[in-house]
Amino acid sequence: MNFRNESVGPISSFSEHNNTIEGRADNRNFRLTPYNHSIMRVQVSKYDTFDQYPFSVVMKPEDIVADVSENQQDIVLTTDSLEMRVSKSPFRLSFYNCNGDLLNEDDPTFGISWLGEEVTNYKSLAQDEIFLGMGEKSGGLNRRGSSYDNWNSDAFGFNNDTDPLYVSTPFFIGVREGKPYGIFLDNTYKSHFNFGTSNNDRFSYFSASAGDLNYYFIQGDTVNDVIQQYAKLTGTIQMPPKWSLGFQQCRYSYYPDHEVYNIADTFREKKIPADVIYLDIHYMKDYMAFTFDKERFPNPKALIDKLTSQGFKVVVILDPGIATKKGYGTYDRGIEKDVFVKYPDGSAYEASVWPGNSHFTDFTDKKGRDWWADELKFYTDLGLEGFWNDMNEPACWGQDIPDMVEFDYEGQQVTHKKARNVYGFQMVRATYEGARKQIGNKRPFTLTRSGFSGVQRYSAVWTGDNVAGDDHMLLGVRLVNSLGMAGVPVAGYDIGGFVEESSPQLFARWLAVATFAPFFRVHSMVNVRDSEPWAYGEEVEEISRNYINLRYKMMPYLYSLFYRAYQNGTPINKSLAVDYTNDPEIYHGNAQDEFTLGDWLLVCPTTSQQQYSKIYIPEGNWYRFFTDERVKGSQHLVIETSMEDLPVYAKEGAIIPLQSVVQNTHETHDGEMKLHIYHGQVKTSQQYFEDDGETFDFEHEDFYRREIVFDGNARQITLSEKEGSFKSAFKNLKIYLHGFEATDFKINGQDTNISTEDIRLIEPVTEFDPLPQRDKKNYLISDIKFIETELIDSEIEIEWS
Ligand code: MIG
Repeated sequence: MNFRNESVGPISSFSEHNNTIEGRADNRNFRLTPYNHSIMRVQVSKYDTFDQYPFSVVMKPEDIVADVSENQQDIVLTTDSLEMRVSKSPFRLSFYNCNGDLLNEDDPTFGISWLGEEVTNYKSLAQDEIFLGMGEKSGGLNRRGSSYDNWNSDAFGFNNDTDPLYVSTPFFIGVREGKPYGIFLDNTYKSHFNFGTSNNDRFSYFSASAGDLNYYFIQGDTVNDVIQQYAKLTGTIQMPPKWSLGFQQCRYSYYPDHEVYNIADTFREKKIPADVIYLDIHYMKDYMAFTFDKERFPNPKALIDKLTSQGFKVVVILDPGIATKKGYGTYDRGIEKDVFVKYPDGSAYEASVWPGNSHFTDFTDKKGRDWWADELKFYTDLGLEGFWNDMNEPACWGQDIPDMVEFDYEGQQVTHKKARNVYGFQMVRATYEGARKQIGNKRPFTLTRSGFSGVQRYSAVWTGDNVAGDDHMLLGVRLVNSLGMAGVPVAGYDIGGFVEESSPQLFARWLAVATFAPFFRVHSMVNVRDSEPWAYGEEVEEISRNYINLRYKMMPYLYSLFYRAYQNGTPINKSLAVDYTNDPEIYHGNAQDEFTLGDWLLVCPTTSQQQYSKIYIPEGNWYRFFTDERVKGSQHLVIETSMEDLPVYAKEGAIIPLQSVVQNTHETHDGEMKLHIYHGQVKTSQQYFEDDGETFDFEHEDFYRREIVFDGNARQITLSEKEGSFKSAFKNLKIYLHGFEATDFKINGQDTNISTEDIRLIEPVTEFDPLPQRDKKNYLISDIKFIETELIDSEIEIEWS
């Protein structure tokens, strides 16, 4: 049989019930359901019942008042923020905002089409349309002109052309004539997105190799609105344990135990702050999950206790393949509980991976996840609270799992074709839920390589096996920025590169950039050079310490940003496309790699080889973070870049709470909140959040939260009365006033003294002989004004004249 493209024709019947429109068009069933005023679900099927995708979407349709009307050509559904027009003949959809601006429409000719089992939605392409997001995808910031597959893959040593990678999030944000919208294709089969590639801009399209057309259309006034609506659909992060925001040291692999002790001691001796050390696959007996190698690690409990006493957490790796060895408890129990994926004849699927012949746990089955949760007790009894899930695309030697292999998929009994993309997602779900079950009210930390839309509810993501090189460093930054736009705010890359070896300069630059990333970990491959912050010579050691110190100083700010991501999905690292969407300059050159940490700190990743770099400063007035030098925005700058000097800028109106340096997040700081405010004729606000950093008590109001508002025109800074029952660990408030000319300040009506201080947000690098050919930077912010007060819980109002 020859297939030709069949595009869906006219509507033959339809009905409306509670704002949901259902009907038939050309032997296809369709259903259109508003989820809220901004989100519309579109389902079109060639089967009698709609296909179910139970894993990603956690939102239920809200009860909203919408208006459905009909005329000769169209059915029109209108909500407060969105209008959907359904043309009747043929069946075509178009979406408008409430001002009547067209956001997105089906291609008039091809609309929704089937080609055999494959369903495609062709969309008209506006001349200036920009495409963002898609999560962990290589390439540039604007996805226009590119195309992508979603099929989770073990992409060892990937580069800027590699597609697909490990994680699939079939969600993009389009910007049409400056107006953003989002489309999430919730279909877990292999899918394909084309943003105008090889069709001379005739259309854009997205397709799934089987199943229904099942997508959510999102209207948002800004890119961040779209991201937040997507976060409503697929969920937000859990509050992570605070220690997971600290510096993390990994390698493939630290063993035996005395090497781990040694690494831990070295961090403390050298006063390089750190919170986490990882155990990669060599800790296991013959790579078997839920074991320790008795020769290499004779007493894991003692190791974990010792490291805990030094303020370290240990995170262990876990792969999904279970060795098929009789007498290996995990395997025997797995067989008994019947948790492994099977061939259609009922025999367990077997492939080779690290532990040799292996079966693969069916994490798409509750039974498999529950079994995994029980197995995890092996680790949690030892005091472990951090789990790293690898190889969960799933990967095995040869990387070609037969498509007929079957998975439960919440009782649907599907093949690898439908289940693959959610396998890693469900594995880390099982790990997270299992850890929660075992460690009670404490927050576990989980890290995954593979994932699908919604994975953020259970885990942080790292971008897999990158390569030591400047281009790869920048690619990693874009991947993290892009994951943030796809609802996955907690992500990072292997600092220094996993494959191959960094130069000292590259390692220093990579670590500096990663200081501002949500997930902050050094990792490298087996049989390559040592890659700890002290392994690249004294100068790099000092630079690394300076940046890691800065990371710990930024903890109050960073933690508040994680909380915001937990509340509403706002990315922690924001590509400039989030806040400066309609500035065309951000889609070219280096600006594509730039991002802000929160709303205020602009980070311009420059490479390690250049002495001068071109960077882009978006609109507004900015302060160079380490020197307070003023810079005007909306311009490209060529700046000198040296090994220790990452270009970072604070925006006018920036409100950045900092603390004193600690050696790990369990150590107490000096009790002084150092609130840095950057003057400008603007009004800005920053939420501040604090809690115990390790339990779920914050869910019962046991937190300390307040809103800090700066108003440069009204000449006012306010800290709202604190909310919640938690007592802040800070006693005093010291407000550093950057760029303020005024000298008369009142705190809650009382005159206050202005003092000045010389401060350093980052330390300079001390002299090394022989010096490289560059000036040693000083980074002293001299005579910086500050005011001080007790940090009381009631409102604090600061005024000046
Ligand atoms: O086949 O566990 O991406 O981070 O160190 C390689 C060993 C398996 C791949 C991971 C990498 C990890 C490595 N793993």
